[in-house]
Amino acid sequence: MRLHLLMNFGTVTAKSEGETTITVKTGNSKIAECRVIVKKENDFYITSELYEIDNISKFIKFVPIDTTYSEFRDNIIANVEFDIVDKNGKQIDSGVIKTGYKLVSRENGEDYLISVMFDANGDGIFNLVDITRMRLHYVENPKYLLDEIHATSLDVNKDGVFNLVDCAKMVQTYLLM
Ligand SMILES: [Ca+2]
Ligand SMILES: [Ca+2]
Repeated sequence: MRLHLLMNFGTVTAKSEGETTITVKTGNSKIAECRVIVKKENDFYITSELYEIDNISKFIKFVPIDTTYSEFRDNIIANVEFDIVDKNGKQIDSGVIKTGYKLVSRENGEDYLISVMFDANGDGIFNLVDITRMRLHYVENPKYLLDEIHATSLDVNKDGVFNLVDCAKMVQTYLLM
C-alpha cells in the first residue's frame, strides 16, 4: 500500500494506512532511517471524566455503586452510538448499572465490560453477599474465585490492586450503612 506523508519541520502526518521507511540525510552525509507504521485509529473511542476507561482490558472501571443507567450514559463520551446490555446481552434502559454489564458500539459491536465498585456478584447492590464474595476471593477459594471484571469491583480504593486495604474499606462501608 502506498503511504502518503507530509513532512514539515520534523512533524510527519500520515494520510493513509500503511508502512514506509523514512531516510534522512544530513549535510555532513549522516544517514538515519526510521520505519513508520500507520494504523487506522480505533474507530470506537470512549472517554469519561468520572470513570476509568481501560482500553487494553476493555473495561470501564470504578463506576460508583447505585449509579443509574442515565447517570452512567451522561458520564460517557463516545464517538459512536452505543447501547448498554446486561450479562445475557439484553438491552438495558433503566435501573442501576451492575458489574458485568457491557457498553456496546452500535457501529461494530465492539464492547467494554463495566465494573461497579462494591458489586462483586453483579446484582447492582452492595450487601453481605458482596462481603462474602470478597472474603472467598481474598482467601482464593477456588470454587468462588471471581473473574477479572467482578474482581475489579473489589478495588474500592482505586489503586489498581485488590488487597486487605480494600477488604477493610468494604467491611467498614458495610458497617456504616
Ligand atoms: Ca452485589
Ligand atoms: Ca485497592
